[in-house]
Amino acid sequence: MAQLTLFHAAPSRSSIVLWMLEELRQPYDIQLVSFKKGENLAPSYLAVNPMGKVPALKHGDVVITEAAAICTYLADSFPQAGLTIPVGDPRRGAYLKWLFFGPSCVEPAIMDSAFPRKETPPRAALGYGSFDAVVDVLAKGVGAADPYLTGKQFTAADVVIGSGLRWGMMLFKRLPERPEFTGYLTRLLERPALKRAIEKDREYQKQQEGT
Ligand SMILES: N[C@@H](CCC(=O)N[C@@H](CS)C(=O)NCC(=O)O)C(=O)O
Repeated sequence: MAQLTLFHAAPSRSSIVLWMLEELRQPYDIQLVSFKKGENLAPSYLAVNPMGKVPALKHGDVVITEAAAICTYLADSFPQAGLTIPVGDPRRGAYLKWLFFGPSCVEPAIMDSAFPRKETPPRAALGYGSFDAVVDVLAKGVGAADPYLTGKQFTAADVVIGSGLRWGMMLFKRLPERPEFTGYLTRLLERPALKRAIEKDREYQKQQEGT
């Protein structure tokens, strides 16, 4: 049994961590969680993640939830993979900003655009400000990526932001197809680890659906 186990539904937000694990090149096990069968709300899974959501990751006795937190944890726990930027390095500021910008700005902006509220809340009340502001900041960030968000080094921040973009623009079609987005995503899609993760997800989806 590997030290790392990912609780995964294919495809879903746990696919972010699947990609991260493929980049990490450490052995890991997968435990599929079927939403259709209600497995995410079964007591045995709620004991792992009381939110009833995937992803969750077990590393030995440690349980971590929240996709971006898991990616940060893995990058720090396996520094030999070169996916983190250590404390003290000035690039760490941008690294952390993008890791948090994914779940706190990109994702809620996309979801609010897909499921609009009855009344638009005041801009100041929304952590992400406005959909347009998020798109512009994201476009500026990935447009300047050379080739990655913090420079030459690919990091966990690229996994989180790249996943948000791939999901938001290509799969969910809520983000505009700006050239900055397509350029960055094209580079990411060339990464063997992402190709492997996408392929594995197809297989996991079949297993999950019993086909
Ligand atoms: N904030 C969580 C969100 C996780 C999440 O919403 N996962 C969805 C799959 S994409 C889920 O488990 N949905 C099942 C449900 O809520 O019943 C994260 O970023 O990890």
